[in-house]
Parts: sequence; structure tokens; C-alpha cells
Amino acid sequence: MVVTVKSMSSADGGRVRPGFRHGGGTVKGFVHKDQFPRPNLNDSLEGEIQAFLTDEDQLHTYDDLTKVNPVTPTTVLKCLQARYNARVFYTHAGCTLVALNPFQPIPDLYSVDVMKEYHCAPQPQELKPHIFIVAEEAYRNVQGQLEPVNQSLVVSGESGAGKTWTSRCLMKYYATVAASSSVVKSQDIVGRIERRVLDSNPIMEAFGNACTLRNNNSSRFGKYIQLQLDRSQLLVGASVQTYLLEKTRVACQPANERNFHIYYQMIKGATDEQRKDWKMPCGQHFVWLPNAEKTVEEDCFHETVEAMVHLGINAERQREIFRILAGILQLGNVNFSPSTDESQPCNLEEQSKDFLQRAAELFSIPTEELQLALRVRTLKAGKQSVLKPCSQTECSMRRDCLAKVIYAQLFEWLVAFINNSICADKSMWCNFIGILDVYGFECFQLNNLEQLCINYANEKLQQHFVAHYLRAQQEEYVSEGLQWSFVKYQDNQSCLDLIEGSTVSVFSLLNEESRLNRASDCKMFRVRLEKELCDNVNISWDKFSKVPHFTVAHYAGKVNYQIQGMVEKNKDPVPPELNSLLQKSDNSLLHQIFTDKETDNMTSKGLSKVTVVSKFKNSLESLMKILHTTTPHYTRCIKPNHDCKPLTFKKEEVIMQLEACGIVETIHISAAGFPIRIPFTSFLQRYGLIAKYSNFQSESDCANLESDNQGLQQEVEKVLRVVLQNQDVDLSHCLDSDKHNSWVHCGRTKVFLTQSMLD
Ligand code: AOV
Ligand code: MG
Repeated sequence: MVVTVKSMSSADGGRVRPGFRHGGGTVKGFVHKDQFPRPNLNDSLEGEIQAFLTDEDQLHTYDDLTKVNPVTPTTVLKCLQARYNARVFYTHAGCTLVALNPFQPIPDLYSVDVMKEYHCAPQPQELKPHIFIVAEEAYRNVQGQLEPVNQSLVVSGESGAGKTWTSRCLMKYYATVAASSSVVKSQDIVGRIERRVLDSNPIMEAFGNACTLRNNNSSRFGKYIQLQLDRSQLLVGASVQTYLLEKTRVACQPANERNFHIYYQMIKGATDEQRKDWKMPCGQHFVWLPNAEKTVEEDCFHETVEAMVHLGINAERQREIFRILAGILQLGNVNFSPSTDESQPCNLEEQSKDFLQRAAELFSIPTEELQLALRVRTLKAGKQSVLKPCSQTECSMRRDCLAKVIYAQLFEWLVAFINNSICADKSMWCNFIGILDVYGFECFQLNNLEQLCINYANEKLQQHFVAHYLRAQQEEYVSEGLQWSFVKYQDNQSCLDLIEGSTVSVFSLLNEESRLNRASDCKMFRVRLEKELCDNVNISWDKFSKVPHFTVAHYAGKVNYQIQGMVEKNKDPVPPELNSLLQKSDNSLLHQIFTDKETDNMTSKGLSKVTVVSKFKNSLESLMKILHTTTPHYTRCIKPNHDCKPLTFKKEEVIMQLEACGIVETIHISAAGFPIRIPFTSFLQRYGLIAKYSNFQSESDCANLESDNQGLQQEVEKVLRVVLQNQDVDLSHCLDSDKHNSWVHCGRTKVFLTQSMLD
């Protein structure tokens, strides 16, 4: 028996996968481990699992994990493994797309022809699972049933799982299928908007990505790019919002990791002339460029420069940018030695004098003044200034601080420039598709404020998924009177409360200690954490550990955070002398970025009035607000092995990620749920006509019954009966609200349809 309701939906744009239509909040998503009770593997289930797995040759054919029976971690894992071995990397998991990282280029998987195939298919979901299905769903969804709806593609997964790769594929897809330049007469490739939108990627990745232990091209910033579409759904522009760049990396690279790619691109790709101009002779050693011998794919200077040209960064500006970057490298080689006389500032090491001079020349500031600003602090007492020599440690901190603030400001300037170059005028576009690519969950042996922020961002995304999918969907079934056995899930709200809560939380204590600015702030922070959060089950301490730390039980696992240095990083002080020195620069870019920088946001001690975590929290909250106004589509990237080896599937590593994202629970809810929900009035307007049911074909017909839900419900049932009878369908099976497994359900205000109604 086939119920072809598909044809009904084609009237307004086709497609109807779970989450495809904006029918009241279906989403694509993931959730995590430890939170969910494992399925009870009793004997009968064990038997079923064995029976299912016996059919080994068939396991790779399951395109959607909701069709796996029974759904258990074992069966899901086995299917994914069989598919991976068969070189099939995408699988639907109900409302989510699971993307396994092949760790090697797959020929023709993302070609323009494949894009066109998915774009032109009347029912793309009938093609093989692919990231392009998600892209196309979102694209068709933008037009909406009744009004246009903005879409968000949320790509998640741990570090190295494939988020950035996936985001790039999505951008290329839209730049191809929604290209506006072909209809405008522009033959000029540089001027084409879709080319410029794509070119924003190599620039941002060169400046914001780095080789880490987890990923050779690890994103060290978060990014939400909104692709702007006009009324004809053509790509007319884009805007990028970035989140907290890990700027500490510029002056301090974790063991066996690298600085940002752009530096290695420069030293590998510069011409002799450029090297001379950047005062960077061949073979010079740079302390801040560790592991330069390691070559990664991203070391492509030429591509970055080409993208800069396309975006309109002229040769003179480029020169200024590279001279600033080169100046930072020279600064990294500057060292200080203690002074014998405490009343005198500490000395520059002999060989550092040359490096400091080069840095000053590259920054176009007087060498003497740079030296002074690094070695002497100016204290303001009323109208008087007192000079205080800095200790060796203080000098090094000022040097690092200078490098970090310059790099971060330069990055911000670049993002603003990119936005200027690709953002369309508001009158030109009406909707957007947002692509979210943040840094993935990280857990190193030692973790700092950077990891706390990264993992907090991932918790926020997790919360978004839980709220939108696991909670809202099930709560709606209950409130609409459906018979529904609640699938248990673990809400990560308590972990978020621990981190960001407004009363007592890690962030609130950190901010308070940063504001108090006392000498022993780390010690006090530790004491207060242990005292004021002792009852919180999401945080623990190893009191005997040599390195003071606290442990947070995240949705994706436990992470130890080192306390030392956290308060200072949160304060992120910039000595005012350094700011004013850079404002004097003859490098017009450096001068501009430091003159534009808001100085009224600083206290007289050079402390920002807004701490790092407060700023980050606010920016994530704005992001969440935008996400809530859009229809989200979740793609869950899985890293099949931690060594990033091509085509290698490690079961233990994959299962941990599947559990972390609550894939089994997601599949259960998707398989048993009603992914399509349509408010009564919309249903009557849309399907009344198709059913040739004349009572309800216009808005005014519905308006008469708007406030009478019971009346609407009766009319909806009549329409459904007509449609189903036309299709020769056994009504008792489809439309029985008391039956738990019915395919259609009339709730109190909406019609709920299962996927099988559409297949
Ligand atoms: P991430 O964005 O999820 O990590 P990436 O997208 O950078 O991870 O992926 C890591 C590497 O895996 C890429 O550089 C590619 O070499 C490879 N890769 C990923 N997806 C594919 C694919 N579909 N086909 C071929 N190779 C792929 V992080 O930014 O560290 O959280 O912060
Ligand atoms: Mg990334």
C-alpha cells in the first residue's frame, strides 16, 4: 500500500523529508553520551541484533538509519562501518545527516555535475544520501510554505571530523546552483559575487586555521556565514560573523602544533624581493614558527594572495599586511635579561636588538619607543605619570600581548574588509541560508581558557539541538494529545548553568576575580570554585594533582581545565602605552586599526571593561537568537579514526562519537515521530484544493473557523479521508488517533504525518 501524499506537497515546492518543511520546528541534529541510558540489551533484543547482523551483505544498503531494526548502538555502528567499507560516506539518521570523514579526496563526489544532479532532481531525497541533499532541502525551504523562511545549516562534530570541509562544500554548492552572475552580464571572474564569497574561505582559513594535534587544518575561530538570496533565490552576497579567534597561538604554540597557516605560507611562498621587504632572510629561525618543516596542504601562499586580489585587497594593502605579520615574527625572537639594578628596566638580550629594530621598522614605529613601551610601564596618578621598570616576565608578557593584539586586530580588519566586499545592500536580498562552522570539541591533556570557550560553544549548539529537536518535538506531541512514549534524553542545561549561569558559575567567578584584579587571583579563583560550586555534580577536582585544575563533565566527555593563567587570559590586558604607540604607526593599516579600536572600553590599567568570556557569551547568545529564527538542519560529522588515516574505521572511536551525539535517541524519535506537522488552516488551504474539497480553498474559508479548533479538526479529517480514499488507502490503518502506530494524526491544532505517508 502506497500513500502518495508527495504529489500534494509538490504544489509548493516539492520535498518533504523529516525536517524539510518548516512545519513547526523539526530539526536536524545530534546529542551526546553518558546522558542517555543505553538500550537494554536483553536476550530478545540480543537475538534480534544477531539476526539483523547476519545479513552482512545488506548492511551497507541502509541509506537511513531509521530503517535499521532494531536500532541499537551495535546495529547503527555496524551499518555505518559496512557503508564506510563500501566507500559510502553519508547516511541519513532521520532528521540528521551523518557524514563520515574519508580522510582522502573522493573523486567526483562533489563535482559540478553531481551538484546539478541533486539540484535538478524532482525528489533529491530519493538520490543517495549526500550533503547536497541537506543543501538542496534548505534551498527549497527558503521559499517556505506560506512565507520565506531563513535556514541554518549547523555542522557539528569533534575536531578533525570534517565540519570546515563540509561548510566549504555547502558554499560551493550554493555558489554553483544559485549563481547570479550568469544572469548578469558579468564575464569578469574577479567581479563575480559567488567567486568572492568562496574566496573569503582561503583568506579566513590562512589567518584563522592552524595545524593542531587533532587536525592539520583546525579552525581556531568560529564562523557563521549568511548567504544572501534575492527574490529569485540567487546568491547576491554574504556576510560573515566570526567568534573568538584563539589569538594566544600567535605568541605561544602548544607542543607539536603550529602557528597560524599564513606564516608558513609566507616563508614558503615569498619571492626573494618580498623576503627582503619583510626582513625575513632565507633560513632565519623564528621562535614563533615551530614545526615549519611540516608541510600541510594549506601552505598555499599563492591561493591566499589570489583570493585577496579577488576581494579587492590591493598590492599596497597586501604589503602592509605582510609587513605587520613579519614584524610580529621578529618580535617573537626578542628576549629580555634581568637587570642588576632593580630600579632599572631589564635589558634587551644582545642578539635581540636587531630583531627589535626590524620589528619596529616593519611596524613603522620608532625603535626607541617600542623598546621603551616593552620595558617601562607608565602609571597614571591623577594628572601625573610615573614610570615603572618592568621585570623580565612583565617584559615578555608585554611583547606577547603586543603580538596578540596586533594579530587579533588585523584578523578583525580582514573580516570587516571581506564583509564590505561580499555583503549585498539590504534592498537586494530577502532571505539567507546560514552555515555554522565552529571549532569542534577539544580535550587535550592540559586545557586552558581557549578550550573552555570552544567546548562551551559546542555545549550551546548541543543545547540548541536538545531544545529544538529532543525536547520541543516530544513536548509538542504531548500537548497536541498524541500518544507518545517519551524517549529519554539528557538535557545539557545543567552543564551550561555551571559554565555560564548568572548566579554562581565558572564564568561569574572568573569575571569577578578578573574585575577585582588582585595579585593572587588564580589562587582565589581556585578557592572560590571549590567552595562555591562544591555541590555541582558537573564539576570536580583532583585535590592531589600537581597542576591545579577543575574537571567539567561536558556532553561530549570530561575535560580537565588548568586554573593557572585563566584569570589573566580572561582579563586580556593591553597596556595603554602599546595602544598609543601603534596609533602613531606610519603603516597606514596599523595606524587605522588601532585608531578605530574603541579605547573607551578600556580601564586606565589597560583592562577591557568586558572580559573575554563575557564578550564570547554575548556573541554566542546573539548567534543563538539568529538560529532560533531560522529552520535548522543538522549535519553530524564523524571522525572515523584519531590518526586521520585514509579510509580507516575504528569502531571504538566511532561509537564514542555516536553516543556523544545521542544518535540512537535521535533515530528513535525520528523513526517513531511525525516529522511533518502542518497547522490546520495551512493544511486546509493546501490540501483542500487537491482533495477537490470545496469548503476550504481560501484564507477566508479558514478564517471563519480560525478560533474553532474542534471545527477545524473535523474539517481536516474530512479532507484527509477524501485524499486517502482517492489513494485507495485503508483508513483504519492511517487515520486512527487512538492507534499508536497510525500514520496520520490530527492533534489539537496541527496535522501530523509520518515519513511513510510520503514514501
Ligand atoms: P573540522 O573543521 O571538523 O575540525 P576539517 O573539516 O578541517 O575538520 O576536516 C579535517 C580534514 O579531514 C580535512 O582537512 C580533510 O583532509 C579531511 N576531510 C574532511 N571531510 C572530508 C571529505 N568529505 N572528503 C575528503 N576529505 C575530508 V576543527 O576545525 O579542528 O573542529 O576545529
Ligand atoms: Mg574546522
